[in-house]
Amino acid sequence: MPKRSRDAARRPIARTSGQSASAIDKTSLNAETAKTTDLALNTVEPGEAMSGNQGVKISDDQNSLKAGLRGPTLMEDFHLREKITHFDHERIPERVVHARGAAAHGVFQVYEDLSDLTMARLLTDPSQLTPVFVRFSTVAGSRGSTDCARDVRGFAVKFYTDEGIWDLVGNNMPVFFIQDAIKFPDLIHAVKPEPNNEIPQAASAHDTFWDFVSLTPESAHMLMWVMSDRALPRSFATMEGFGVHTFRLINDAGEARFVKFHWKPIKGVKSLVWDEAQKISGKDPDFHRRDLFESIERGDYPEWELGLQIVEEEDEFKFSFDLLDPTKIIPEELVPVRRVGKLTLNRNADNFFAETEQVAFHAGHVVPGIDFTNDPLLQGRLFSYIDTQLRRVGPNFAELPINRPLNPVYNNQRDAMARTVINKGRVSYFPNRLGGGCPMHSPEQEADAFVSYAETIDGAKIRTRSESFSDHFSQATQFWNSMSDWEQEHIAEAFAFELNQVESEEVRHHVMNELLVNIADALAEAVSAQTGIKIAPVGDPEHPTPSAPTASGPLRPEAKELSSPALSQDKPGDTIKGRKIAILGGDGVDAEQLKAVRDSLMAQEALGELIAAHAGTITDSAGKPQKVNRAAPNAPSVIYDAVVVLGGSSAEALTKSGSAIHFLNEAYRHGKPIAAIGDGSLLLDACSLGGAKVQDGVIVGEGANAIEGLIAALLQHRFPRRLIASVPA
Ligand code: HDE
Repeated sequence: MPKRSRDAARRPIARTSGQSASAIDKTSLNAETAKTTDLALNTVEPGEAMSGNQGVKISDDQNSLKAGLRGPTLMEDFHLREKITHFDHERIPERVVHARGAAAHGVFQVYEDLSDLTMARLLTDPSQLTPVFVRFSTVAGSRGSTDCARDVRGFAVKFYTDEGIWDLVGNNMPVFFIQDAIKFPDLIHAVKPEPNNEIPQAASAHDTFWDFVSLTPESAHMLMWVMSDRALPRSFATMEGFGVHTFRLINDAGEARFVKFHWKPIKGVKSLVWDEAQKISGKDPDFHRRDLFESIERGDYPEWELGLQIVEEEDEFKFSFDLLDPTKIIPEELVPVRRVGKLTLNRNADNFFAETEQVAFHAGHVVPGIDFTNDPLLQGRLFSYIDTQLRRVGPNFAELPINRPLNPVYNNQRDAMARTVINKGRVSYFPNRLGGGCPMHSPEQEADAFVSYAETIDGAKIRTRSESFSDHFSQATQFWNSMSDWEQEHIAEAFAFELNQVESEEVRHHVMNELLVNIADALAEAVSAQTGIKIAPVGDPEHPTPSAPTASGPLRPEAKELSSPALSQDKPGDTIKGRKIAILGGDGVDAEQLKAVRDSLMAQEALGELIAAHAGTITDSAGKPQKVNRAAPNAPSVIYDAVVVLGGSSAEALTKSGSAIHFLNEAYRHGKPIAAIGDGSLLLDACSLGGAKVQDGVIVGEGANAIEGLIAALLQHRFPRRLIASVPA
């Protein structure tokens, strides 16, 4: 490929004043980006005088036009008809998958010039802030389903670069259930609510899902991720993101390298636990959406670093798995993740429908310097996304404000439903003389002209999977091996929970004896103990031995040793920013303690909320009114990350409150840090937690040292090793 020139006209998107990436400050982040300015062209502030859609001022919008006071409504009432008809047409089809989502605007900035790897300008110019719009989603549920379902999360990033749009449409898990796109409709039909009764909503815990995966051994690795706590993120800001497929980066000289894209959350990877997630689903089904919205509103901007795993072309076959197989990761210990830039979400959408609902991602939206591989899952996606947008949003979806690129679009595509652009002139074809040959091709040498990577392809047309895609279990075992004891326990419990929801003994049997036994003995045994599903003895004709069809293969002996420590989330974090802490109090609460706790949490940018029996105010020990943030009935323990019980005369009253006792027990059961200051320890005693230990995240003390202990415990996030059975909840 010829070397490309880099002198194409540039359009500034937003620039920082030359500071280093590490010193990116909020002032520059909050600068208007070109996309903000662009969206403003279509943004309408609330106005004063009401008018119809044709601009006519309306004198009465609340009474329809009738023949007499008690008479029938008249057809003539154009305002009634316009208002009702528009309402009737308000919905567009929800996404067939990833229907439930939330999104925000932000910026991306690369740390250093990566032109040795790629010509994509957003990755070569550290002075440039590229506007982005990022949508997070669950996969299986409908638009109104809970945020906290056990599910994969979508992590879709639209970059408005000065060379056009790049969509990195990824997930919070680095692998997928299937290896070929042709199976996708089957996978989704199996996981969605069952078609006869539309049950269950947003859950994989039902027969059809487990039937399908038990017959699809390539799903084994992804199942480990989905049954792990990764499927229960604490917030969007504490999830990793992955491009999943292997992509290509191409530099100016036409040199290509393989790349896996990662998003590393600055707040670390943090999860909920299953019982907590289920309860949040009832108490606050908008838990993640609310957290994203509120954190941006208060200036606690979610941040991720973009990570690249680069593999040279000549190393393509150096791994024990195929780089084109989307059920495999490249362990970080084999190819380190190089952190190359930062994504910051700093502005909420103004209108959910116009932005979050109408945003249309497509895995095939790329810019020069980024290209595809032959991963058969990716190849199918390249067809599916444009098709789904045409169906869902319409043929002119790319013209909508949230979807349109920042650079001008000139081509001969015309017309179709709801066209907004008014193309001038007689010419809508190419080649032409009448239009001066415009719009014309850009020479291949120009850096911002897209030229597909000239990969050599020579093969017979076949419907066969490569033998190099046939090891389905080694990385599932590797995932299991890489988990800490409590993470393994949660995985086994999750499999057991799901299989206990499955009615068909046949399906349960096959999941155990065709999937789990091939992953790890300890996993199979733990699930067997919790489900009553027998592990088939080898050679027993009643219970066929773990079938090892050639396409799945039995556990490879060396897999027993595989491990990738980077996969575990059992690591302390270095910030508690944005974490929510319940402060239990009441009339007579110790004024000094309350102030000290609030101040210390605020200094860490964590949120302390005072909870009391009623809303309004309580009176502290100094006789001053204190604003209650939430009344106890509106403040379930599951929406908090930790609890502080304060001393003062309120402490004794709390020991008599059933809801305070339940609150503390439930927080304990979910592994949350608990701090009791002064007489606050009375409530611990009332819950039989008086003997709990600091190493279990239960801190009892006076003033400052208890608060310090609480912050240290919050850095650990949760204490899941506590014996769940030891406390009534
Ligand atoms: Fe998607 N996927 N997908 N997917 N996907 C869609 O596009 C599809 C896959 C992902 O916030 C749909 O606009 C096929 C993997 C995200 O708007 C649809 C296959 C990964 C989102 C579609 C996959 C994803 C979608 C539905 C198998 C991670 C939400 C609505 C070949 C790398 C984007 C839509 C948003 C959405 C098809 C598998 C990520 C139907 C055929 C693997 C984050 O086009």
